[in-house]
Amino acid sequence: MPLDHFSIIESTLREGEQFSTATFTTAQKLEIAGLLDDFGVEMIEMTSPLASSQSEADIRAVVAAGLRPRILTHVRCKREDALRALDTGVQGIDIVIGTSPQLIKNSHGKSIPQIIAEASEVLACIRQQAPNIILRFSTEDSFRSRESDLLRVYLAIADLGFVDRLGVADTVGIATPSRVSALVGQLVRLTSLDIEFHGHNDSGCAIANAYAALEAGATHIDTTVLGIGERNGITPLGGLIARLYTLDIAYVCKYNLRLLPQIDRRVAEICGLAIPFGNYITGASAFIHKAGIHAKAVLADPATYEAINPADFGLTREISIGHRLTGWNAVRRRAEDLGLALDDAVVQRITRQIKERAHDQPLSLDEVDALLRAEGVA
Ligand code: HCA
Ligand code: CU
Repeated sequence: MPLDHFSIIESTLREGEQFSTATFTTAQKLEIAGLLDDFGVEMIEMTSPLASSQSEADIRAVVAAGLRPRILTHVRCKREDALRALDTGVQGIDIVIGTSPQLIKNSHGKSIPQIIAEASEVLACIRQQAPNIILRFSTEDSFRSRESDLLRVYLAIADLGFVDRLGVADTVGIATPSRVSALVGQLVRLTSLDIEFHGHNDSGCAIANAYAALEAGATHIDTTVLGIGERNGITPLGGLIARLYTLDIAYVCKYNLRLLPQIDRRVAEICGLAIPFGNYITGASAFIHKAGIHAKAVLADPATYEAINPADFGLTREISIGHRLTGWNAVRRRAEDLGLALDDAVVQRITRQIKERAHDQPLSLDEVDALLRAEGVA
């Protein structure tokens, strides 16, 4: 089952570098690659060596670091690009060419037969020079491509026997889980190759689509830290982890989950971003419980309102109490934490005070503590 042995192709150093505020120095690329290695991703994809001389030098530097993840680079379907990629010493090459009418018209101008002919030549050239390299062929903008064109291209490439993996890309973020499932399922049935899914998040389905791909038999999912990438990005690493964790923690226990907060924080810092408040797992509010009814149940058993245990990620939950939705069970727990012995009737009275005083603005924890201490006997 793919869910038991899928791989993450972490593309922060390729797709992520295409995010509006991302410009990684060589040292930062090495640091990010090192963190991703410690986290345990299986593959790291890097920007094409043709993008700039620095990009090429950075691939060499990351390859030379001898990390556990396979280092891949991502290039256009051109002989010149393939040769430059091979020269960097990467362990894998990801080839991509657009197949949608939009990309055929505005990007490369080649017909479907020309795409197949060119790809066949480029892939043969790579395979001849590097029999053991991991080779992937992907259609760009797969979900706006004609289905007949897509299948013609994929089947012709699969028949050549040169590639290990076929990639499906939702380049403009318009796919739905059912469409992803249908296309990936078709490729799984028609070929014996590994299948990769790369999904943009323009309409908010990047995680759901990645999951649909896995369910349909995909073996590889592209992610970036925090989901950074072109426009509003792709499937976020932490979001994919959250999706799989909540189905079965066994799917993600191969990764060093406690490193996720540090990875999100560091990439946010490098890109000059704040981690969004609602971010999967690492958003500031991800483990804050507020309403009295929730707080009471969480104090009895956190799993009542938590599908994810923050401790698995080295994080802690917070029960917010200084507001007008508060409840006396949460206030009593705070008094106990402060070592104060208070009768229930007193805690209930203090709770009413908190609710009244917090009508316009919440009380700080210090203010709540002061109310409790004024009544309590330590
Ligand atoms: C790009 C487009 C791409 C490629 C994806 C892939 C996309 O920036 O080159 O090669 O799997 O979204 O289609 O990122
Ligand atoms: Cu992309």
